[in-house]
Amino acid sequence: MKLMIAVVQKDDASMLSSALIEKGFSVTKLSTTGGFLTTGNTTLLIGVDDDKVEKVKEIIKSICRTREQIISTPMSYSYLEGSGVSCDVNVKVGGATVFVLNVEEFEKL
Ligand code: 2BA
Repeated sequence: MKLMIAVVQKDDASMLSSALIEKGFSVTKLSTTGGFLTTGNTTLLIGVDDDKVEKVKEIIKSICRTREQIISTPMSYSYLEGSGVSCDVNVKVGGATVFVLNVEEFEKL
C-alpha cells in the first residue's frame, strides 16, 4: 500500500476530492499553507493499493491546472530599502506536488 500526499491549489481541491471519491478512493483533506507564497493551499492524503497509484496520478493531472501568481518582493537596493518600492514577480504554481510513500501498516481500529 502507498500513501499519496498531494499538495494542490485551493481552487482545484474540491473538484479533485469529488473525482477521487467518485472513483472509490478514500481522501483526507487538510488546509495547508505554502511556505514560499504563504497563501492557502490544500493537501490531500490518499491511501491506495500499489496498483492504483498511476490511476490517482492520472486523475490529479486531469484536474489540477498550473496557474501564475504574482508576488511582490521588496527591492533589495540599499537606496530603495524602506521606500516601499517593490517589484512584481510571476511565479508558476501547481498543478500538483505529489509524494508517494510506502505504508508499513494500515489498520482501522
Ligand atoms: P509554496 O511553497 O507557496 O510555493 C508556491 C510556488 O512558488 C511553487 O509552486 C514554486 O513555483 C515557487 N517556489 C517555491 N519555493 C521556491 C523557492 N525557494 N524559490 C523560487 N520559487 C519557489 P509549486 O512547486 O507548484 O509548489 C506548490 C506548493 O506545493 C508549495 O507552495 C508547497 O506548499 C508545496 N510543495 C512544493 N514542493 C514541496 C516540497 N519539496 N516539500 C513540501 N511541500 C512542497
